[in-house]
Amino acid sequence: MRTDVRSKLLQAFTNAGGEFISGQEIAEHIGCSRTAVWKHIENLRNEGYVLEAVRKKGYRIVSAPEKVTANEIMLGLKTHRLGQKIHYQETVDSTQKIAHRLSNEGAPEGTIVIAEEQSLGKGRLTRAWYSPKYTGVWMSLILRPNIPFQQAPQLTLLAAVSVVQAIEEVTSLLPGIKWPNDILINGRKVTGILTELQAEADRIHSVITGIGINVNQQEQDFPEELNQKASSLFIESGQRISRAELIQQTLVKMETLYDLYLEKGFGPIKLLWESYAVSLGKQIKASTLTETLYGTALGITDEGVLLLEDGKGHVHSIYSADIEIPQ
Ligand code: BT5
Repeated sequence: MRTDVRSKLLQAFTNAGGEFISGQEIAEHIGCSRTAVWKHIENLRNEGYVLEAVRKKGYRIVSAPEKVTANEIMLGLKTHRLGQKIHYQETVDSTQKIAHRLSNEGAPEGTIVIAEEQSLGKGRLTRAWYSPKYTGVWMSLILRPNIPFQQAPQLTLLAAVSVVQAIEEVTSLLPGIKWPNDILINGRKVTGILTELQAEADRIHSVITGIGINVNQQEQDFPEELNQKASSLFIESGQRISRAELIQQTLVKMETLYDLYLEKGFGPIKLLWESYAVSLGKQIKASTLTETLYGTALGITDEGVLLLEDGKGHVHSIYSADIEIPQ
């Protein structure tokens, strides 16, 4: 919908103060035909507005979509560093891209970038991350740990544990983690995590951790190719979840684990990660860039590397791969 039409339409509803407003009045206000009004109303519905339509009375706005603006996240946020600086934009190409820029400009550790929708959400390698408006958490976090860059993948695992704990706190769901970065519920992916580095020589400038959580999507909101693979917290729990609360909880859990990590290293995080892992001890298929391996997932190393034992008893160290757990 053109933004001028959209804002005139919302203005008309604001003026009506929750009362009905006829199709004719709306048409005059935004300068379109009465039949076009219906199309514009449908567009608002697709954005998450709840609108009531009654014959002879017209339309009434019942509720606006819940947003995740800086104010909403700040209010009641119980962290000291993470999320204390928030960059919010309604629509972005990728929150990762913005976080990289802010990091270069010297943004403090804990800065987060949040959007309502991403037009070019990024997965690992060159994959896309589907990020529709108002339904998910699309967030990038800037961390500046003083660690060798080989250890950065540990932060992906740390982020995964934080999101699982936050989901457990906010819903009654019990998610599992599939190495390295997928959070699954009933075998379907509800969260993906992408860790990117800014480093020179062996010194880390910053770690940009991107977290995508499917929150309030319904089945029909996913494109065909994700239907069997993806799910949302709403689909799994039957309840609409406050995205702002979920973001706050994720930041709280992550700050606690990050402080623990900086103080005591990866050991305690590894134990927690293993307690949520769904693939350990199971037969898995690991597709790396160069080969496909089958075998038993033995566990992860202290660096966060996956160990796979093949049929001949050889143990392979897997640094990056897609894992399938055949049923
Ligand atoms: C990931 O990649 O799972 C990392 C996703 C990170 C997304 C966040 S959102 C905030 C921040 N800003 C960004 O631009 N990105 C980060 P990977 O393991 O490569 O998985 C990608 C694959 O997951 C795709 O090829 C699809 O098959 C599937 N997929 C895409 N969108 C999905 C969604 N919304 N829910 C579940 N699966 C999805």
